Amino acid sequence: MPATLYVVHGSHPCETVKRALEMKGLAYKIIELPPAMHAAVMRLLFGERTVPGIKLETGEKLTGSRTILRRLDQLVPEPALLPADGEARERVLEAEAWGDEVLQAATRRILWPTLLANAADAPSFSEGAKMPLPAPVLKAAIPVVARIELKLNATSDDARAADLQSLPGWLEKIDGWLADGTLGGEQVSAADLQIAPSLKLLMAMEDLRAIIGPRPCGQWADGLFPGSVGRLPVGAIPREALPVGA
Ligand SMILES: N[C@@H](CCC(=O)N[C@@H](CS)C(=O)NCC(=O)O)C(=O)O
Repeated sequence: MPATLYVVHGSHPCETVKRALEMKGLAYKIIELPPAMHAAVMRLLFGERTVPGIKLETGEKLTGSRTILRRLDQLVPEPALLPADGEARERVLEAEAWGDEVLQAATRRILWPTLLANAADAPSFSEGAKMPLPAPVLKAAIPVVARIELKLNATSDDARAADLQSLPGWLEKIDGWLADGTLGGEQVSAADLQIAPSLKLLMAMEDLRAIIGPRPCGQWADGLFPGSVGRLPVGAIPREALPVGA
């Protein structure tokens, strides 16, 4: 029995785990859960409400992208997702934790209010889904789903504005890690897999692609994860919410 990965289509930590499974050469099947409803299903199946979740061949059930990547490294050591050298390993673990706790969560807080305000463009985020909903159903569902997600992610227009003011500093940090080799090394690491998908999802908003895309981190993320899910045109984020000078 191959592993079974539970995802929401387009979810950035799910992309992290998918790529790790592919790098390890592990066969897996995907169960796509509908956004917002997924939290209840995950709670029932895994006792935790977030995707990604995985049922491994061993019978283990795990959630949390970092937890899953640690276990994959134990099960299939090569290619290793963490450097062997102690100091380099610590730096990668620190960047990975920051990517999970800060950037990944902020990406959700920025995206959901933007999707709610731009519901007409939101169906682009379900393109490529395994079970696409018919357009009229999708149109009716998006505002409902987005409102639930605002609650799940404790976000709002104000929370988005605060995150967007932090964005330039975060991009500096990521570019710094790329410059010193913590990210973007010869061997793709757990930190690379954690941070690049968040940048990709942020860049699905064209207002943010204009800020992130030309930077080293934007080009790196596009190179590592060339596909994309969704597109919200320029103007989807009000100008006054964008970082000063953007
Ligand atoms: N940081 C964790 C959690 C991931 C997470 O929050 N996933 C979102 C989708 S991108 C989710 O399932 N949210 C549902 C909820 O918060 O109830 C990880 O990397 O696995």
